[in-house]
Amino acid sequence: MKKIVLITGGTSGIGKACAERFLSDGYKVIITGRRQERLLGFQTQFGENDVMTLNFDVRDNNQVVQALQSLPEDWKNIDVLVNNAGLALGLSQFYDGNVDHWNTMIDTNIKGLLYMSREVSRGMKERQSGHIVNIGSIAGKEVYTNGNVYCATKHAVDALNKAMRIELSPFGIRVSGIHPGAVETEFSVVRFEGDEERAKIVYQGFENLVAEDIADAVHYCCTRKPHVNINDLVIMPQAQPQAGVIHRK
Ligand code: NDP
Ligand code: 8X3
Repeated sequence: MKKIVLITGGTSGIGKACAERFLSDGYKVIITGRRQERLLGFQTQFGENDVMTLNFDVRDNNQVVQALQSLPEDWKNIDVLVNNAGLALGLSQFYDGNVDHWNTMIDTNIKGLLYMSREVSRGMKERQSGHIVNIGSIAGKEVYTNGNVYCATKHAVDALNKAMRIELSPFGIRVSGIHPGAVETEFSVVRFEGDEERAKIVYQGFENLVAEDIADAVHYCCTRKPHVNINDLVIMPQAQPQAGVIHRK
């Protein structure tokens, strides 16, 4: 029987690349996101037999619960959950911070990940197997200037990754954290609220990571022998030796 992987935030970037990577290895894939047209486009491209879509906002626990309950029986036994949906908004000193940005980052990156993990881990516990992969960030290992609240949310992901591993280990469930540096996706366009010119500058003058690099790592973690748990992978562009430092040509 094909394994089932659910990837939050499958409408672009790392999540979409993960969906493609797992599909190419014969998994059935559930992708989620708020942009329904993108979800349906992906399903049309890869077919309804192997792709299921769930259109909801991870910040709303009621939507999370309803979406997961709406899955047909043969899609309910999720083997792998990739907690990927997330974002940064703004880049400024905390004392000039935008409270709406803070709330959106905290609600998405921390609370959304918790809502998803709580629901999906219930079935995994019953079946005594499963794997949760949390997409953190180098921003969850280090802090960079003006990254304050985004860094704080990703430090929380790092802590939750460890906490989940401790609490789910007795049930045979694996938990892995993947912590990338700069990956060129829609991340910076979102961070700068649609300012594509400013977003482009982030990736100029060095070879950034691409979403497929991270999808490869996620797939690697999930395809080890069952007794092997990859706890943490920190993956950086060669030119980015630490958070906030990029050597540009
Ligand atoms: P993208 O902006 O390309 O993708 C983000 C995804 O998250 C989209 O599919 C988006 O879907 C989804 N998403 C955002 N908010 C919500 C929400 N409220 N409800 C449901 N889905 C949501 O960025 P990336 O692919 O780069 O980001 C993926 C993850 O990787 C994030 O957690 C990010 O913090 C992390 N990361 C990114 C790095 C980078 O440099 N790009 C580096 C380190 C970590 P939709 O808008 O359709 O809802
Ligand atoms: C994003 C990582 O280094 O681009 O999570 O801010 S970085």
